[in-house]
Amino acid sequence: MDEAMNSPARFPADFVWGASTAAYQIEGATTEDGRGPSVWDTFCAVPGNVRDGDSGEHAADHYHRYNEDLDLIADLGLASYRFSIAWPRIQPTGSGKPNQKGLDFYRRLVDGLAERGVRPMATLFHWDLPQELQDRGGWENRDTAERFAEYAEICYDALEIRDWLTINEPKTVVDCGYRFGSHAPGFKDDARAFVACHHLLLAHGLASRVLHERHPGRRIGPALNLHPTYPADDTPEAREAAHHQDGLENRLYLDPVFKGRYPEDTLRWISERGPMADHILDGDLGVISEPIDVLGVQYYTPVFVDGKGERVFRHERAQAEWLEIYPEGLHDILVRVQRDYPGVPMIITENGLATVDGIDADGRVRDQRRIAYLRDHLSATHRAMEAGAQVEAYHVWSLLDNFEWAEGYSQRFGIVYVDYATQQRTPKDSALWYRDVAKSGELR
Ligand code: GBH
Repeated sequence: MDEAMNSPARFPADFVWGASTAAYQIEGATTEDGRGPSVWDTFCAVPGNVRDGDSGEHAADHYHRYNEDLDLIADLGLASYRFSIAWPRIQPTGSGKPNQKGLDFYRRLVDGLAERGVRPMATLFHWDLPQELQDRGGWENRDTAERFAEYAEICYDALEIRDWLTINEPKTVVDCGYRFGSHAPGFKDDARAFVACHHLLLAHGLASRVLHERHPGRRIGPALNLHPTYPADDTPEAREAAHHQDGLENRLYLDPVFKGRYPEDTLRWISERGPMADHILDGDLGVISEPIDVLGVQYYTPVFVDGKGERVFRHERAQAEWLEIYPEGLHDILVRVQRDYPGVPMIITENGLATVDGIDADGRVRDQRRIAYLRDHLSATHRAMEAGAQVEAYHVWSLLDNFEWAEGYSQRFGIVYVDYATQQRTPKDSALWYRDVAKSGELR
């Protein structure tokens, strides 16, 4: 028998175990302490945009309960906590002088993490663009990228944080926000989408440059949702379609950041649909390819496409229908990034599963399916590391059940259950399982 099959997967002693959240999904308190409105407040107010008319107005009330949540993180023995900073708390209209109360909240959070020996990882933008910037064109307006760099500088100078992430999933903003209309700002327009794409990447580059200039020694990178893309069958048509899809899913974001150029085939396809290329000014790709220090990798699902370029599902799906469960995809994408975009350590900044959870009479939440998902994906991560992928850390999405964007509160990704009526937190069985993994560094 193969030794490796029997012995438990043991992670390196310095491997970092963590959990992730995002401001609009957990904080609530959307009108408190001077926070300005964001595009998601606006989007949620339109009937039909979000399931059951839900919004982030109260969410998991983390803005008021952050101390309790910090204790949860510590009780689970996690070494890293990834959260996002709400731009409209720091600059209510997206520019100008900072709102002290907004900064104070994140200072208290970062201090609370330090007291508990947990290291912070802050995302600067997890989709809550100040509404006033949207009114001036949002990500279609190049100026938004400049405003973002200014906002980033305020955060860098105010908060004692070593590791930063610029933009969370630019691809989701482009696709869901501008192409499919399922996220704020809710447009369905390919021409505008890819202009926004360029400015999101520019914002990433400008903000990375500012950090390097002002705070050498700190680290920064983007958080990219990567989708390993496979042909659904062994025909040349399917292989070709998969390559094209890989451009839209992965290379469109990885190539400019790592190589300072857009993938030619993808840019050609985009240029047939709109004016993105006109917005790429001299020097932009130099900014976008500002060397990064870490790459945030977010993985949920692979994409299989047939010869017509249609997505097909080959494996079991989760409650979230877009999520095809395929742990091998995480192995494949980590190995591929290491091979094609070497030299930057990877941090898994999100991976997780929505399940239909409830509290049993004995007070437990038996989320066996989530445990299986996490175990299989951690095992895939471990195998990728054995194959040479440089992965420093893993963050489960998510610490808490939260506002799952267009799905409202109907999908629960947390390892901690939130009863929204009482805001009571209950660690699910997966949280207790994850605590043991984090403690032992071993998958059994
Ligand atoms: C991540 O997005 C986000 O960073 C996080 O905030 C989120 O809670 C988590 O994953 C779980 O979803 O509009 O039909 O394509 C993952 C990418 C984008 C996948 C939106 C689901 C909605 C289906 N997600 N998409 S559709």
